[in-house]
Amino acid sequence: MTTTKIVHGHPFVAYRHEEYPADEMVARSKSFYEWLDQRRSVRDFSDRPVPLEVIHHLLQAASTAPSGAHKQPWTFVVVSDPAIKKQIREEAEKEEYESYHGRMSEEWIEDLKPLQTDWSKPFLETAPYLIVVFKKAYNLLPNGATRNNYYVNESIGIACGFLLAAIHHAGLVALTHTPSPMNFLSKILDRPKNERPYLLIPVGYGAAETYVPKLKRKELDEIVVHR
Ligand code: IYR
Repeated sequence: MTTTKIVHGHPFVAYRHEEYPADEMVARSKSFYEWLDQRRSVRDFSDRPVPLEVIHHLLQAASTAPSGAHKQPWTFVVVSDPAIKKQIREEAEKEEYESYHGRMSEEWIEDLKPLQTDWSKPFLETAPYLIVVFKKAYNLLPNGATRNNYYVNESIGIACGFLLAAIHHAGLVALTHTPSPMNFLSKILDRPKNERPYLLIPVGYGAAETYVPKLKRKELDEIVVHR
């Protein structure tokens, strides 16, 4: 088999993925699930430093996600400057205060009780890094022309999933934080008009004493239907 070929003028490379005997596949899929099941959203961070090289590897892993027409419609802003983290915390807490004091429905507030969240977001300053994920609604060329992106929400959601798995794999913890509204992030981080804030992900080590809500994940028969 040749390693490359040209299809209607476009280069293709031979692709081989790893295969496993069925019993090994069963064992691998089980242990992967059990490992992923250990991941939790964490709100108590340590301020211990994390090598920037690790963050770069995590973002490279995220950017391997499939995306519409392979446009990779994402920008990851890595915030480590304490002054910027403080500014983000102040703005986020302002919005969250409003949300918890009238913007969110009673049902929503009730649904959040088991998580015991509130408007206060100290982790935005404690975590060594805030990864602010921006989705590129479209591309802006240097000459001001625009180019389309496709399935942007699907693409960036998958990339964030890969990112969370990579963070867990590195032995770090994260939170998928969604201050709402979060347009203040575009301003503070000076992002162009084709980029919209999507998710704010503090990353670091968990605090020495970290507690998370005792949650139960749905059983297989609650999430799967066979036909
Ligand atoms: N964005 C708010 C509220 C919040 C909403 C949901 I849905 C959560 O699962 C958790 C929190 C906050 O960050 O507190």
